[in-house]
Amino acid sequence: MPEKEYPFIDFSRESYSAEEMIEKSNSFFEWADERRSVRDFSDKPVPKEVMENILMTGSTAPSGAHKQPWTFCLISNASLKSKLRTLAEEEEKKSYGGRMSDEWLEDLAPIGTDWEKEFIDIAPWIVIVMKRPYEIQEDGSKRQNYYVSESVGLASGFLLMAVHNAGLVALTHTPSPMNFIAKALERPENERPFLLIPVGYPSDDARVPDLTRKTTDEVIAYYD
Ligand code: IYR
Repeated sequence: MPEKEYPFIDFSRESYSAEEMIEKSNSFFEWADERRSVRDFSDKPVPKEVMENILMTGSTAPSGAHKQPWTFCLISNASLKSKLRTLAEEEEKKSYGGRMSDEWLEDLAPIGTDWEKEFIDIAPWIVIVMKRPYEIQEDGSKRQNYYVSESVGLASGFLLMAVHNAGLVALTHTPSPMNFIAKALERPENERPFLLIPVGYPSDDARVPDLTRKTTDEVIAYYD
């Protein structure tokens, strides 16, 4: 069944002056540049409503044919978190213990990650971002989604900025392979785990690597 056409509505907007744009874009960049991936979490609770707002911000991301091909599993249940930690660590032990290449391990060494994933137990919330390659329609038939990884990646980026906006921290964790997550959460067959994102406050003694980011010349190729 083809979708009905959307009615189109006006979207003209007042724009900012060049000076206002420069000021706004610069202060937004400086604020975004303060975001860091954090591995040391506090167990201090975060209201569920905050998490719902963060996830709904993720869900404002553009998506192929506006299919919004994502589900955010929002986990606070301690025994489920503990189960996910155990399963993630089982996979990570295998990854760090031989599945990852020497080059990969060498690239991670400065960041100091290892197979231990304590944060899954400690952070008050674990978000599992699921991607949905297709939908299962009422009659049981499949209907394709489009640009699924691009769309879900964008939604995850929006979500991370919403976490930062709330004064909280997150980590984009990618236990690999991740099939154990869909099983543990009893997700429907059209969902695949995409990212595991703990969200919460940083612990009082949280530390992050003192890294720098690439400069304009390193990330922008100009064609004036
Ligand atoms: N998935 C592993 C390994 C890992 C890989 C990359 I690339 C990182 O930037 C960080 C970690 C883990 O989460 O530890």
